[in-house]
Amino acid sequence: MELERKQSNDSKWWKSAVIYQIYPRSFADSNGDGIGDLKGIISKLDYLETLGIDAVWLSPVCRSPQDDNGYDISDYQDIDPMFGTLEDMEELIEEAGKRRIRIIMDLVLNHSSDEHFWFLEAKKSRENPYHDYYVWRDGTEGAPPNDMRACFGGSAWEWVPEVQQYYFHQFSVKQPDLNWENPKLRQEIYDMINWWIGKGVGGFRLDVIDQIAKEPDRKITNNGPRLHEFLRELSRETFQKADLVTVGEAWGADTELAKLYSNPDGSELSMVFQFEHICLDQMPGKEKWDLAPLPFLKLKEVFGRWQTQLHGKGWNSLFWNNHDLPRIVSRWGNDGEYRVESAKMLAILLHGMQGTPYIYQGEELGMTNVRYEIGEYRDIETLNLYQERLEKGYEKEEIMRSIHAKSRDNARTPMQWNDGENAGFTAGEPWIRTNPNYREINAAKQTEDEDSVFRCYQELIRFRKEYPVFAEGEFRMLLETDEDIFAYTRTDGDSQLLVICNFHDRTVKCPLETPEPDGKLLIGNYRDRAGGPDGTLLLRPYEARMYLTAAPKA
Ligand code: TEU
Ligand code: CA
Repeated sequence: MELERKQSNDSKWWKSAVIYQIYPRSFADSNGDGIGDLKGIISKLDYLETLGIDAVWLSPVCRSPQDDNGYDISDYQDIDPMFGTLEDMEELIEEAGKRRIRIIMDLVLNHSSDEHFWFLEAKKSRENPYHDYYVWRDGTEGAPPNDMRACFGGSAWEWVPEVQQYYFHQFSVKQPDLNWENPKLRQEIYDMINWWIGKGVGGFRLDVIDQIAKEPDRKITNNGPRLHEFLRELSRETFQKADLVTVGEAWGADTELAKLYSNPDGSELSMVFQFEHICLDQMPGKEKWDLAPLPFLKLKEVFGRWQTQLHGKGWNSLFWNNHDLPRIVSRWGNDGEYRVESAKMLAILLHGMQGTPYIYQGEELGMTNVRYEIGEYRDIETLNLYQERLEKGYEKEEIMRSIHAKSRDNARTPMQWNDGENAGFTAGEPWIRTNPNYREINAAKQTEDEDSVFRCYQELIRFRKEYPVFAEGEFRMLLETDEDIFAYTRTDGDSQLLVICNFHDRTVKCPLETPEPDGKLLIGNYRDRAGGPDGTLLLRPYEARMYLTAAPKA
């Protein structure tokens, strides 16, 4: 039975697709309450069709008290009124489908909200049928089972007097962890997912999916012993029933685990978000707030390893940004003098690789971080960090340097549509201040400009469909030890992609032969070619060039 239902991942639509992430709260507000909503997204589907993306990953829009901006779900089968109704969701799925755009739901299966019916029941008594949907431990008030900490600060254990027990929460106290050891809970989850598949969704993003097999008594949070057993059951009972894309968020993934998650036989998921490159600019063994310069050679080593080790054995996601990360042009590009050049360079560098690229809302415009006062931040993680580090005696300036660099709110300021009030995001007061640079950086200014960051992304998305080498080509890193240039080839049969990027703000000499004049320059971020006196290629600040040539005869 299992074999006939398993759909291999070999020739899947998402291998030449580009997926766009929308953070609904900040994308487009249709009713003037300052919060983005589903009707707002529907009104922007033509923009997304123009960009050329194939699917939209929606951060959660289900009912939620919004303690963690929707990642605390209180009803998995209803839409939160602030975003709209189930009918709006069905209209979005239908309208997107007319434009060949699939809708990917964000499933938060590691934990629910403490206002979910299951938890309201569970905490009534130890005998309640829903009690074991969560992770409880006996104890005495004031003496938690162990010293595990929650991701957003404080103990991972919360005392409930009614049952004289602690419940486990890896995130906020309002996000109690679900107990995946309980087959009844797992079946409820599968029934819910199949209900969404019946609604016509095109796939799922799985929030912190590598944490569902937690074993708190052994202080295990991710990569628990039963994780892949649960994932194979989940995949078999739900995802394999339709032609879906599934992407798991796996902060603890390495390439060997990724081969399990993205096994080409389709037994688990399509791919995962792994974060090895994302964690490079923090002090080793410390938190993301403990800033360190980006080790460029290490960045190349990490990308090279993920590209080569998953070729033919799994599938990469490709991303710089999401709703939890600072904006890449401010983080590893240059959001001042070379904002456009560096935003394009980062796009060209990533989109030439093998895997499915993800574009986070506003990345296609080169949107930047913000530098707000603490009172203008909204994110629970940022606000808790500020308090925690103040109490530990950190200087305010140092804490704000960390927050300006790494706060999740950098990604959550309103999408910048035009140079009108609040960048056209809302007619009301936005839930978080609009980035003041919206007059210069907005979609209206870019969609018709052939030199815009938007146009660069549009071209890269088109290339992925037009040239099979983007989806299939084998990756080979060049210039591994070069401190400035990130260069690689992709080879598929008789065609080869050559990508050359200067990752820094100084002009450098490129030691590579470029395939001009016979090679085709697919895209670059400078209008012309700069050459040294001996004709070698000079790469200006953040200069990127992508060539398509006939592969050299073996
Ligand atoms: O994020 C998981 C997670 O670990 C991140 O929050 C990470 O700890 C932090 O953002 C980086 O410092 C997922 C969701 O993407 C995030 O928005 C939720 O807050 C979290 O899970 C809980 O659901
Ligand atoms: Ca609204």
